[in-house]
Amino acid sequence: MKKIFGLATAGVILLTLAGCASGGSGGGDAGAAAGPKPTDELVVGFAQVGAESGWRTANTTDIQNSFKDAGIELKFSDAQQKQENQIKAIRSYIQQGVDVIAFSPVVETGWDAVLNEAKAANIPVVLTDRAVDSQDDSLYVSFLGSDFIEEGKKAGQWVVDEYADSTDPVKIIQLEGTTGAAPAIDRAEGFADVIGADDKFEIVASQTGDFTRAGGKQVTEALLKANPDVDLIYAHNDDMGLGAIEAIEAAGLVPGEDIKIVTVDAVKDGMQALADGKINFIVECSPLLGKQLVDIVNQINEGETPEKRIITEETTFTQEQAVEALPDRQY
Ligand code: GZL
Repeated sequence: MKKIFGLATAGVILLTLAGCASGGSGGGDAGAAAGPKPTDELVVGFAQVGAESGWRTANTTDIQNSFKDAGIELKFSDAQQKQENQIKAIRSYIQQGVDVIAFSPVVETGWDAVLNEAKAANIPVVLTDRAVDSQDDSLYVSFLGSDFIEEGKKAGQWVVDEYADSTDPVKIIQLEGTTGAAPAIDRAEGFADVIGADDKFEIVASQTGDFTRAGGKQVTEALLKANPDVDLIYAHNDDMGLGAIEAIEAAGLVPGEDIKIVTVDAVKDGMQALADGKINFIVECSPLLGKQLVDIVNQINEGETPEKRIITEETTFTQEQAVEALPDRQY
């Protein structure tokens, strides 16, 4: 009896110590064993990519507002699109012993080491928006974000439909997102899959504009000089598409007519350009992930297991649909 009691006592001490060792709260097994924390004692660390686009700004605002409304403390960092800054922020959250870490990986690769440090500290990690290429999916609890390949396919399908009756070659410039980022890789893949079915479509040039308006303008200016007879620009986000509009107009051409434009995101400035006829089609990519992220944090705190992959719902917009939708857009 004494032996069993002794073991039981040791067990309780170990569980308690484990709870303290991972920052006094820590998520994962120790957290669950200690039972859920009161919401106002939860602390979440969020490592954001940066503020490179209207989408990112809307994403940050929504996440911050969602955690404020939920009464959960959110520690927030802006990595200015640099992976080393995101890694530093994640390490800082580990040191602070937060209950959950969430982040949007600026690129897919190079995360295993820091994610293993979070795992060793018993702090659960949630991926939002973008994916990592880790082979070990135990390194994160859940991945909440869009299906970027599907977004690329939707953009490609609009192009196929738009030129269905044309037998002439269709020359395309692609403005890629940040090199190595999941949305850039996948939106290119989905688009190529669809237009590749007909060899009249040719991507004559493809270059990164880093998801920024300035990058989109600068790259389009250069590529238009080398490809003056291009028919369409496919931009991986609205901001680069808006930069392309500036470059097209500076070249004395009419965006949306002389050169058609297809983009992804559907932020307000993009939707306004769509309604004005300067963009021809937009595939929506919702930045409103805050409420779902709060739900995931609450599930972890309650010792529940969130879904491993949660795909955000989103649609597409034509010029006519943009006119209708603009008054009600949240971002
Ligand atoms: C997509 C997101 C992308 C947006 C860009 O989920 O990662 O990053 O499409 C943003 O506007 O910069």
